[in-house]
Amino acid sequence: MLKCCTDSLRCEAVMFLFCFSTGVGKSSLLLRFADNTFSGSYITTIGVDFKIRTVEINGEKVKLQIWDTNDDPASKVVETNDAQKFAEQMGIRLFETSAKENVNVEDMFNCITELVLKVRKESVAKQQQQSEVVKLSKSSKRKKKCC
Ligand SMILES: Nc1nc2c(ncn2[C@@H]2O[C@H](COP(=O)(O)OP(=O)(O)OP(=O)(O)O)[C@@H](O)[C@H]2O)c(=O)[nH]1
Ligand SMILES: [Mg+2]
Repeated sequence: MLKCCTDSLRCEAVMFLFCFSTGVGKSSLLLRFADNTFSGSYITTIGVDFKIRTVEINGEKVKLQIWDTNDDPASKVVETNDAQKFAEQMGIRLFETSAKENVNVEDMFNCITELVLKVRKESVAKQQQQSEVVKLSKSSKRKKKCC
């Protein structure tokens, strides 16, 4: 999910909505990533919460707005094998993370951010191409009228 913002950081805000089973460690991942902290106590997330962190990806500053919730009724726990298969099918990397030990947390968020930026850039390039086609076809129509 994407959202543009226009503050002085010339940033783009990227929004991740967390919808996985309750108690699997979503908030802990977010706390580790945004505040570099971990708490062993469990307080379930009520409603939604979000945190902001700015990262630098390939020299580009990106402001991430990360949303955390637990209220997706369709969510379920996924076995590692299934997750691996899904990742292979989708051509994406699977990260096994630990908020407690701070394992793979940065890498996972950075990887998702890179993917989102890539998709966004491709989409912007496609839109530009399409508007060029429209401009060209309009100008060729005008020429015909003149002759
Ligand atoms: N050992 C260990 N415990 C963890 C880790 N991540 C989270 N926990 C613990 O797991 C419990 C649940 O973590 P939360 O981050 O609150 O889980 P959640 O998915 O946000 O839970 P809901 O908001 O109820 O959906 C807490 O007691 C955490 O301390 C981890 O990497 N290692
Ligand atoms: Mg939570």
